[in-house]
Amino acid sequence: MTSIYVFNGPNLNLLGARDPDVYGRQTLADVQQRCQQVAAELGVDLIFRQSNHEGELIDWIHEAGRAVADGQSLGVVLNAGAYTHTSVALADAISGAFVPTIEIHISNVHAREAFRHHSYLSPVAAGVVVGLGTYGYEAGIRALHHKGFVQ
Ligand code: CA2
Repeated sequence: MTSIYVFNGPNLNLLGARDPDVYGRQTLADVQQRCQQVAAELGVDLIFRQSNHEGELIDWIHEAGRAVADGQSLGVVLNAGAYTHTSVALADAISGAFVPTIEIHISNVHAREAFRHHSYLSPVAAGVVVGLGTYGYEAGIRALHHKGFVQ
């Protein structure tokens, strides 16, 4: 069965614990559960991970790129957290691995501080979802499954 990867960056393990006005009350485990339901509905395997380490996220993107090249995966839904605004290395990993990637953000980053308005990832992403709350994860999974969106 083909897979979809969902990768979460730094501090997203804190989801639901603080800042509910910005990020809502769902925990990352709640988000994972919903992603699992959507993946089951679409008939794909879900690989859901979180890391606070840039290099680990890069290794995972390379892994996903190999799976896409082997025809075993449709791509990645990525909430890179604050690395979105800082990481040329993550952008290089996405373009270098040729992995269709939907960049997502729970909050509307454009309505927040100016430093959140720029993303190194958006130019190499297949699509971007911002400000839809945790529904953005589901939107990203459905977009990857709807292959016409990324081709
Ligand atoms: O809106 C998003 O999904 C973000 O990617 C979340 C990042 C932030 O740096 C981006 O600008 C936008 C922060 C993730 C940290 O999440 C927390 C959740 C609860 C409490 C503290 C942090």
